[in-house]
Amino acid sequence: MNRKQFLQNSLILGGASLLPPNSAFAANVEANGIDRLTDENGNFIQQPLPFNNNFLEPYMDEETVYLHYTFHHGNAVKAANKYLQQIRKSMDDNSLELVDYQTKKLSLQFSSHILHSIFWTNLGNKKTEPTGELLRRIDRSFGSYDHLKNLLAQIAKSVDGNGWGILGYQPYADALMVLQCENHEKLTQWGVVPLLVIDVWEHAYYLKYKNKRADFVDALFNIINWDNAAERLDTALRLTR
Ligand code: MN3
Repeated sequence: MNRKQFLQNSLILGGASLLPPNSAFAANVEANGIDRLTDENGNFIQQPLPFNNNFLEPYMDEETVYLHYTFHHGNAVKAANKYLQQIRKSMDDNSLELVDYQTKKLSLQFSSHILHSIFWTNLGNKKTEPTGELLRRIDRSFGSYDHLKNLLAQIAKSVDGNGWGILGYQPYADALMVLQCENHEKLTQWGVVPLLVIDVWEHAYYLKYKNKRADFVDALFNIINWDNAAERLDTALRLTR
């Protein structure tokens, strides 16, 4: 057993006492060491939403949550499985002409699955603020919570086309970083563990906010679940040190 496996096993054993037992994220950590996005055969699975479709009202409307989770996230899971199967078949058939395309598509669709899965757990129905170790590291990396908020909001609002604003832990620098992601997989840094992700694809806001992406991003700060981001930082520190 290497150090990482040991830490993962320790985390699983200790998970129940470390994290609120009713959190979907905590349940995933206990089951799999981190968010459980695959079944025992390695195929991708979509976890249930951790709340009802109307839970994020009025900042995120019920219909948007339903369509977003069911079709945009759901179809990404189906597509990721499709390209995974195609790559397996290409290898079985020793016919590698299409693996270039299939690998790029798998990266896009699985990244969508990862980010959407994190996104749902990052949201709640009340305003929270970062505390504890997360706040300490925010202060260290960005100067203050207000500075981080302004940076993250600006980065998310200014994505060219569809993408995400992301707060992540970068283990190679032992620091928090804000990333601007295009589509679901571009402009990342190797190793970054996402803690808080903001979906600025038009499907995330267009029904309610129309073309006003900036209003949507500002509104999201009323329902960000910073406790979940803090749990994710705790997990990232345990798994990467
Ligand atoms: Mn989306």
